Amino acid sequence: MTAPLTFSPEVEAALAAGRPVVALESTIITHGMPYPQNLEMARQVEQVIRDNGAVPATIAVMGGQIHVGLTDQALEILAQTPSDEAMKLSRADLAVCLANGRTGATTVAATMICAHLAGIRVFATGGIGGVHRGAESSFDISADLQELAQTPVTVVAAGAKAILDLPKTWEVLETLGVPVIAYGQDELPAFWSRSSGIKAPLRMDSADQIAAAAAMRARLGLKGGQLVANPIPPEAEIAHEEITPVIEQALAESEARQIAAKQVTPFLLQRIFEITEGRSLASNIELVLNNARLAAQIAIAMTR
Ligand code: PSU
Repeated sequence: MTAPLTFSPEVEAALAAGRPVVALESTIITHGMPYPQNLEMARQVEQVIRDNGAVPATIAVMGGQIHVGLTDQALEILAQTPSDEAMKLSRADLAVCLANGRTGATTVAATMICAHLAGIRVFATGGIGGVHRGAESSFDISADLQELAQTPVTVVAAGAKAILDLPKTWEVLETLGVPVIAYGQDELPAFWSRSSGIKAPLRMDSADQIAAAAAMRARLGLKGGQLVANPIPPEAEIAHEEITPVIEQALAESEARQIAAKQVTPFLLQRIFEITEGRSLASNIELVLNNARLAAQIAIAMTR
């Protein structure tokens, strides 16, 4: 019995020939950004990966299959699927979605699982999930963290989303034994901002170093992946001091409206988009593209 994987011809050929492939998630399309910017972002990010010499593999669940590499038509359908119709898939519900033939968008956790099944070692996204603020009473901690601890995929993100409790998120990753690598700076980035005031546990300055570290983990038999925290380009960032009050306002509203569980992140991203009059979305798109660029370089380094 093998996993129900359906590859696009382009991805299948690249994997068979040992060429570099970068996985991409789909929750960012269905739950992370509004239409039509989500579709534009999904297309642009694939193009950036191609321009940098690798093959993009956007992952989603449709018709009882894990699709690895989507046609433009499938991307469009997904981008127009209302967020309450597509399941937001993590480790817990991936199999249920497949077995019941439903449509599902993969989060960081589920994309890591699918990428690993497909033989893809690197994945680009915007920001990982993590420990939500108030987790000491809500216990809301993203399954993305556990996945990083057990599935051998290198995830390139602009850190964890700044709506989270970042110090607690980094503490949990440390406890789980996940290497958190800041790219090209000593400080951890904070999604829309380059700086967070938190010193990174590890720093690397090249794709080759990151690929070598992943290979060494495999040689040591250490399970789990690595998180590469890649700062947003300076011209696209929203400064930490500027975004902090916006995040606080959105958080207060989500509390007042008792938003919980899987709805929290999409609600906050949407409110921050409205309050910043679209600036947060423009930044979010730029950071994803920047992560895709680095992920392509890492994928190439991994094939050398
Ligand atoms: N990156 C973005 N926007 C997103 C996400 C990542 O720029 O919406 C998605 C990822 O799929 C990630 C999820 O796994 O948000 C985290 O959701 P939660 O906090 O509910 O675990």
